[in-house]
Amino acid sequence: MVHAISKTLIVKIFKQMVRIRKVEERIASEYPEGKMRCPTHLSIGQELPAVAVGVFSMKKDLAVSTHRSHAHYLAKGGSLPKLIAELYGKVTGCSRGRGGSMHLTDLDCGFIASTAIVGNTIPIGVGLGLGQMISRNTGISIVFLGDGSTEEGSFYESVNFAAVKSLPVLFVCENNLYSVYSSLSVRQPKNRDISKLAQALGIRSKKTDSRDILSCISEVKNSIFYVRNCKKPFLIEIETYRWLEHCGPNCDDNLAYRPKRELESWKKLDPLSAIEDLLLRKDMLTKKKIDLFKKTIENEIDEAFLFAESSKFASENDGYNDVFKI
Ligand SMILES: Cc1ncc(C[n+]2csc(CCOP(=O)(O)OP(=O)(O)O)c2C)c(N)n1
Ligand SMILES: [Mg+2]
Repeated sequence: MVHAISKTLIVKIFKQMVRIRKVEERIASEYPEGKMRCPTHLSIGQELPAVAVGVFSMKKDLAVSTHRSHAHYLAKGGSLPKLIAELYGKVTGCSRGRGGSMHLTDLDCGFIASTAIVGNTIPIGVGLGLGQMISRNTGISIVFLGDGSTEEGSFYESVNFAAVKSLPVLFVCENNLYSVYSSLSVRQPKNRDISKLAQALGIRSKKTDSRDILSCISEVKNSIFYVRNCKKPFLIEIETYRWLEHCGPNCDDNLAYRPKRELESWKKLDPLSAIEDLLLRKDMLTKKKIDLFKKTIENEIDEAFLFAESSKFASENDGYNDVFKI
């Protein structure tokens, strides 16, 4: 199958994936210092869905996300220093240090909200799509969700509403096979296909696998194109896998809730390494250029952490701002 993805675009996707991987590796290594006091869900291994959606999205598009939102935020054009400062609880953070890792908000890049309650942002994203339609904006709404949130009532109500009103909403279901320690096999009936579930609710959908990198990228491209041009909802289900524990910077293989061979096989087919191999094999980038790029990213990350560390905490009075007062 031929995938019409340009060289420039593959290089762009690769660079963004490297950046996000390195940011999260640094968060993981700094976390034990105890200066980031918020629970932190990392997406290491899951970078491709976020980045593929990010490169085809536009500034005018609005996005909502879940508890595992760093990759989504950065891929949507979020600010790295503001992300790290948010994790440090500093006033320079994107949510002014009030939210932490799970509550990222940044209107500058159209990243409206991520929240800790599973399924909570799905109806918000549909509401944003309704808003885009009513105000005749040409932007779309992007709703990142996990496989676990398809077990929430809000998912069904939201997809139904988006279908009935024909809203420009892209549901991006990152199916990493687990909700905390529970695999899909103990949570959903055997052979259920989340993408087909969406069809049963009345919207078009597609399932793709992040290990099949080019196919995954082109399916994401097609789905965004469909929502933008046909002004209709669409669900793309992307198979992916998180490498670390559900919440926190460590591995949790010792808990044995996932077969060892499963994790090993996903690591072996890491989409990021696969893209790097492709770029080298096709002479799209040299090893030297890749190493140089990685060094630049390390410097950018150093600066973001310095910014966060040197920023101030909010004043006590700031706690009374932006809250509902009678
Ligand atoms: C309504 C609700 N139920 C349970 C939880 C606890 N919880 C937090 S994250 C999570 C897993 C969700 O799994 P999924 O949607 O697949 O996202 P993933 O963590 O795999 O990215 C659960 C059950 C919660 N935060 N909110
Ligand atoms: Mg999951």
